[in-house]
Amino acid sequence: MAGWLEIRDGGRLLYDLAFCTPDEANALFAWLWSEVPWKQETVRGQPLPRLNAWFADDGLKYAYSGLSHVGTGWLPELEEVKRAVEGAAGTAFNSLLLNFYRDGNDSIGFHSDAEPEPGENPAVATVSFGAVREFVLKHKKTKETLKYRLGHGSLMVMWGTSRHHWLHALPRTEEEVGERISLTFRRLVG
Ligand SMILES: O=C(O)CCC(=O)C(=O)O
Ligand SMILES: [Mn+2]
Repeated sequence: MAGWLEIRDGGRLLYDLAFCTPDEANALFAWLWSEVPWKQETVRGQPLPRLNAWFADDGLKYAYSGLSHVGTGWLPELEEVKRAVEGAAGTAFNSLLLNFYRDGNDSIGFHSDAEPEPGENPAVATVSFGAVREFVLKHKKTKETLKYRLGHGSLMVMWGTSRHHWLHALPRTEEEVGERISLTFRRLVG
């Protein structure tokens, strides 16, 4: 079920549809839904079309989406997911951005996660729960697009070159879709 995908310009993705068992995914979705302090952030005067929450190593000072944060450590449940994701991705993470898409109107536009990161090719790893949504990659020069359906309990890891040459988005959809939560683990410069 887990597979490496090579994309243009040395980009590399790991796509695992069955990263969590259905029981694990159901339990995590319910826990995330009720225990995470979800908040709708405003960036440059505009409310973002999704809810967010952040976690990071205690004391880590970092900026994300133009917002400054200081990490206050990990909840044990999130630390457990982090360890499993680190095992699959073969790399360590120090921060986590969580997204809550309430329905098909919630989205994230094309961007490349260009926050300051150490090294050349750090990974961003996304674990998805709830409704299946389409994740789109678009090559910055050729405009080639790749689409992946990110399902309940799936993992998608994008290495740095994928993010250097490609943009990614989770577009709005007219389809009737339920709630989706994504966990995006990162390694940021503090
Ligand atoms: O929800 C997703 O799968 C993608 C989210 C994303 O790209 C981000 O938070 O930077
Ligand atoms: Mn992103």
